[in-house]
Amino acid sequence: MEATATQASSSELDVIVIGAGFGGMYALHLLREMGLKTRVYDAADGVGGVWRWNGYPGARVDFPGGPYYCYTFSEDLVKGWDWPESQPDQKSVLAYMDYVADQLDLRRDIQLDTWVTDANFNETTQRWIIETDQGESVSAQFIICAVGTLSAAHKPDIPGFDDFTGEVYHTGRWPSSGVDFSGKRVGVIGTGSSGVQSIPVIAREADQLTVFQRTPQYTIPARNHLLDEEFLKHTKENWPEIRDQMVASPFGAPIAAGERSALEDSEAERNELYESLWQKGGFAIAFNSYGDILTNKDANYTLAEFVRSKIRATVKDPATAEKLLPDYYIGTKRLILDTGYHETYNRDNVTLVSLKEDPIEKITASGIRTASGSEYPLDMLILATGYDAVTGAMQRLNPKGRNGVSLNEAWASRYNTYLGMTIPQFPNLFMIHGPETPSVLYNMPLGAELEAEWIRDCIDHLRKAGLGTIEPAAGVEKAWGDEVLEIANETLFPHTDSWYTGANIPGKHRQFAVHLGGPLFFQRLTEVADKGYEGFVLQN
Ligand code: NA7
Repeated sequence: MEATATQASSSELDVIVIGAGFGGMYALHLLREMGLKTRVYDAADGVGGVWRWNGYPGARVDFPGGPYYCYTFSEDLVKGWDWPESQPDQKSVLAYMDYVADQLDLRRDIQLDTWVTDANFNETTQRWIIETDQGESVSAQFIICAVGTLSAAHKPDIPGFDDFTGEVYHTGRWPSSGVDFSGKRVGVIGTGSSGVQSIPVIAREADQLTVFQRTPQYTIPARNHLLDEEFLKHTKENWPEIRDQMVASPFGAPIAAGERSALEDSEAERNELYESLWQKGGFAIAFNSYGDILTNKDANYTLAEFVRSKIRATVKDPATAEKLLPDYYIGTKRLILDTGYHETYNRDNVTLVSLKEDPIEKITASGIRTASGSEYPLDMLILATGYDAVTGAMQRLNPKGRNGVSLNEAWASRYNTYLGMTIPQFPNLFMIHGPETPSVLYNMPLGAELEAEWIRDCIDHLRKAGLGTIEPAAGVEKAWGDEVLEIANETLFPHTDSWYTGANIPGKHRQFAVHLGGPLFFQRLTEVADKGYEGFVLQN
């Protein structure tokens, strides 16, 4: 990587940021505005964080998308960019990130193609030292880990992987050059968002597609569409008010949350509402229909049953439809937006294998063999098997804090954090979208922005007060963990095995590590700062 004249010299960094996604890029912008020498490191060959790696066919924003899945802090950035579609695809998101990097002149302090292999806190110098795969050793007073919640790809431990002679891809590590499915017998393992988005596209191109499904999923039509000029103009002209609505809403979207109970309406009234929101597409059917879909089992059942009826009506073969019917509380695994997913099972070249009925026994040289002895010959195997979510990327980095304690030691029994952004025994280390923040159940670019601003203010506070370090006081992590769980326990989320609860990774702690408070979380951040960083130890 070529150094430019203005690039911060590595020997005198104030802040190291790991990750050039939404959080890392904004942190760089804010800290440079403060005059801090900051450098971002990222293993990818471009900016965009997890989006760089998720180029699988059909990859799209599944949150209320353009123009809300973006940086919100700058009207200039908002006005200078036209989102083409309601659910932007991966290329559009990367183009947007490139646009932001150029507009904010970020690239001169972003070092790409660089994997941070280690991070150690030096007690004597009170500085963090990172090592990179480029042979560098770099120190800074602060380290910000913006390493992504869905970036540590999960490759399941299925016997025989190494025997397979065909091509193998993971949706979370998709080759930027693309993959040619034509004439191939393709197998997809996994039917989360990545599987559901890619399966219809692969089915159209491949000779044959076999889907290996462990848990059937609820999917809602994305109804992606081009955004018209009038709408974009209105958005740009009213951005401050729209941003206020986003910040006030539970999920960071400018859409009012439903307030009434689903049980107040008759079945006919409910289904009429569900049908209208189904036709509109998107997450509104779950979050804006009624206020108790995610908290009341009976309310939840009404929507779950509505979506199951849609699957039955869409899939022509009743036996296949039956295998595709989910039975967990809708919304408690990541709700999925789809484009023609269930319709895909009506194609002659698509086969569904329910692993609940017939689990995979092993991967062979030529395909997959299931417990019943069935053989599925494959030329290509696609792992849409998800991530060691929320905590995996931090644990892979495994920084070492005070007394050389490693993160994996500190998190041996639970993911201890304070505010989801700091870790006991790890002074001057901040996370963006760490465990126990709203992260994956909030508008992630907006959440990253608000967290980065809190970090900026915290560092500013320390510097103005002439202080050197900040770290959580003993025991605060317990109270914080209880606060997170108390909110979660008011919902149905903890009742379902999902990557929110750590259930998708064998051996992972069963801890619901998402703060479901939305705006309440950000209020708590402000309160802590206003009380002089209550719960933290600040030292010279
Ligand atoms: P997900 O949502 O974790 O989906 C992974 C899928 O892979 C899911 O269907 C899993 O079944 C399945 N899986 C995982 N391990 C196995 C094994 N060993 N055997 C069979 N099937 C398995 O990841 P995605 O990438 O789809 O989505 C992640 C997020 O990224 C998404 O929400 C978007 O925000 C972007 P399971 O349900 O665990 O039974």
